[in-house]
Amino acid sequence: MCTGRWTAVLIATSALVALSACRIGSAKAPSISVTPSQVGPGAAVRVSGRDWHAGERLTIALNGPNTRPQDGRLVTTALSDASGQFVALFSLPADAAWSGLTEIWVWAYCQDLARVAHASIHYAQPATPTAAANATPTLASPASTALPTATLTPTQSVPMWRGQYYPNTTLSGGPALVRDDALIDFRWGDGAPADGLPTDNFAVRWTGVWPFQVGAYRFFAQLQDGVRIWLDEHVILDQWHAGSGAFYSADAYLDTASHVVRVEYFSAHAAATVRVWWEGLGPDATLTYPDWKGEYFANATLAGTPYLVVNDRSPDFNWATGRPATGMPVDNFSVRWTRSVNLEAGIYRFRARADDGVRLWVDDRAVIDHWQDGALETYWGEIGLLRDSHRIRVEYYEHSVLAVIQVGWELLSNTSTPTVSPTPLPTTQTPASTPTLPPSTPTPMPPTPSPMASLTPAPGVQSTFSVYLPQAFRISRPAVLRELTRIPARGPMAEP
Ligand SMILES: [Ca+2]
Ligand SMILES: [Ca+2]
Repeated sequence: MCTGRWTAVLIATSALVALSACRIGSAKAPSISVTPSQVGPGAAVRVSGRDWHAGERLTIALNGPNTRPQDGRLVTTALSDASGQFVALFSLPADAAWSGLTEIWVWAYCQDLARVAHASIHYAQPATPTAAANATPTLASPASTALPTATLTPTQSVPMWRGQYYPNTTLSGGPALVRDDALIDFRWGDGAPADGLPTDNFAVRWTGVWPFQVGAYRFFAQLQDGVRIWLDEHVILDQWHAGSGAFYSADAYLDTASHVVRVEYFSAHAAATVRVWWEGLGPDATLTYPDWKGEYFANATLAGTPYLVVNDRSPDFNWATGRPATGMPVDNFSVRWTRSVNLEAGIYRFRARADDGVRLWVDDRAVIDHWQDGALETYWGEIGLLRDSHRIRVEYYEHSVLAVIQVGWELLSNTSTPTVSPTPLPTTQTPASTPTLPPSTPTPMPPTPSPMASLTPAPGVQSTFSVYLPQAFRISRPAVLRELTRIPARGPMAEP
């Protein structure tokens, strides 16, 4: 059906991209460009590369003019995407070794040095001691969000983190300090992050709008204590707890656009260390989504390549009249969420509140199907499941005005209980469209391997019964029992 076709189209598209990338990547000599061209110590530098091999891991290093790349000082690494491009950010080291050079070469090279490129930057003497490092709450006045002016001049064109520093671990009240940070890469140890902040029990919120090229990315966080990372308002990483040092990662697939990244971090009593960064992954990377894989499409029909793929904790969003991600439309978008869940055997009722359309499958069996425009409403569907890992797929689209989606389920009855629930809900869709049954009609439970009520046929004996459905059909036993299906039934039951 439709979904299968879309999958096929996606795979075909990916294959085409990979093929063309190989040709482009090997035809021309690789190159890099660097912005800005005048850089002061500690300032952020952006390196853009093109015509590299697809999925190539590259080292970015600094050295003086007319030197060898392998003798340079490593500042960061990058991974080229399917089209042989990459973007990397680093901050110019603040030590004196660089201040004596008017020109600095930025090198990019692959592991065996078969492909090498360089670009020049010019060292800019800092006009004053940088306000970023010494800013106090008083410098930020009169408006508390105003930035110390000295941070703005040389690196204005380069995206920066807006850092809000709080003297508590809950990011509550107003920030004691607001400043721009080129990178989230701090080792404050037992000291305070800045004057006016405590050495323990502080927190920072960094927000930045960063350019991304189409492709897969892995976000990393290395720190003591807690961190959360948002990508376009989607929490992709949530480790908000004290800890003695950890390394986390989260994956995302992004379209070419600027995306909002927000990082929150707190330090309790340990030495304060925090580092957050991301790397582009090659075209063959396998991305992992520990909760729900959420694929966001900038159209209402789940068509083409998703605009954004992120881990979502739950398909539970009220976007109101807003958009689900930076750069996506407020209307006519769609989302597919998938995950596998270990469930006990039993009858489950799935529920979806949606504005506009929603449909839900369990193991490719349709449970809810309301794929049409409509105001906010709740839809149910029931399904019997064996104890196993089950794949749940939710598809949603927003047509206009408000956008809401909320999905959940509950276990109605456990198959180890021999009672038959009289709930008259069918496996189909909206309560309105179901064949209604007299409330007194018992709903026969399907045969299960475990001892059941009197409706269970004896093993090896064929039994039949009639069911009330749009079309009559017949169930025969024995059969390979893979799934439980709850069928609202009435009429004669032929015992073996
Ligand atoms: Ca809307
Ligand atoms: Ca709507």
